[in-house]
Amino acid sequence: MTDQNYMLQAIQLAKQGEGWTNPNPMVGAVIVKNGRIIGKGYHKKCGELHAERNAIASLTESAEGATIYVTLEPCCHYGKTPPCTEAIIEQKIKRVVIGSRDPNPKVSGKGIKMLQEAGIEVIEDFMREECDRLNPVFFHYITTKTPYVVMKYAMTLDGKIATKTGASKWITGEAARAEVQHMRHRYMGIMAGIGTVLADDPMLNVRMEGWKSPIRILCDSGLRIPLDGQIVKSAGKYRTIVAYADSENTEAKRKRLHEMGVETICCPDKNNQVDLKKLMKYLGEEGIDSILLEGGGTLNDSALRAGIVQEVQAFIAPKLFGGMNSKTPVEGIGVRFPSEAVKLKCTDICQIGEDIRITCQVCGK
Ligand code: AOF
Ligand code: ZN
Repeated sequence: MTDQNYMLQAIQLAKQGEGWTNPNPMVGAVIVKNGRIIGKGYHKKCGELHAERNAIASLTESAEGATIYVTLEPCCHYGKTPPCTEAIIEQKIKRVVIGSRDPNPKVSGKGIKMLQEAGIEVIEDFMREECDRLNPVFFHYITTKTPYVVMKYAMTLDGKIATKTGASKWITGEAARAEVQHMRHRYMGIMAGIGTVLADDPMLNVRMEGWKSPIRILCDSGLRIPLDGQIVKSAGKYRTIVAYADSENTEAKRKRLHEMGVETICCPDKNNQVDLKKLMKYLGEEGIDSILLEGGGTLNDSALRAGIVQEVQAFIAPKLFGGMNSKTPVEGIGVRFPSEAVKLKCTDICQIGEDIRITCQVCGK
């Protein structure tokens, strides 16, 4: 087995924490001595032991002289748990192979320095790209304190998210829809606009055993959300935050919503629409590190204009709806010239069942 094999195993281990570690990163660790794995672990849940300490807890023999492969720089601070560097030094591990750097200002290179000062050999940036792919959410949130926003939509090959009558069930097949359920588990929040709520009366939860449902965030400037809709009726079960802009005519409605367990936050912009940048700041302060944005087209357009979107995931179904008035993923008034487009960088293309998913990072205007 090579260094690469061991790091790949650490990456696989890290992935087992998907959806449970937020707002902490996914991290995996493997301890190797004389060509044998003698311990492995991953970060299971925010607030619980880190990957390195879980790997140490699983040791089948002394780790003296061993190598630890860890997907993220070991921490050196007292957070919810004691520093992993201390445990590594205590165990007399002699070599640490690290994938990602930790941009957390409390760690950021200090973990590596501490290990080196203890006479440990440290290999940095090992399979860094592969390891970095585990934690785009953590890297964004720890440095900006605002959520990582993934705009997700399903459209036909001719770019429609509904037929001319507004019908949209279903565009993609079962496999793609199951993947979306997993995305709802993966990200802490889910955000939709009032248009989607009024049109579809959605639940925005996860219906899969063993996965968790996201915090529901609705953008509803005029607080039009129906009290007898699925979202409000289930607010006792799933945390629900409604962002609105009109504070003058909505007091009675707000009171009713609070009684039913819905939280509200007023963040108006100068046009009396929800100020999405301010909303992201608020949600970041609430500890929400990631949001799956499930549009519709008007909210998607506002989100892109506000510059709050980091990633786009387009599910494309091999079918055509046609119709010049059929809705598309991004509405609004659009740009004038191709040179004014929101620029994306494609990072993945895959087939899921009969559909295709394209993943892109937003590079900006
Ligand atoms: C994790 N899991 O396996 C590693 C982390 O509050 P704490 O004690 O959980 O510390 C969280 C920070 O520790 C986190 O922001 C990151 O910088 C560092 N490393 N965190 O949750 C792990 N190795
Ligand atoms: Zn740690």
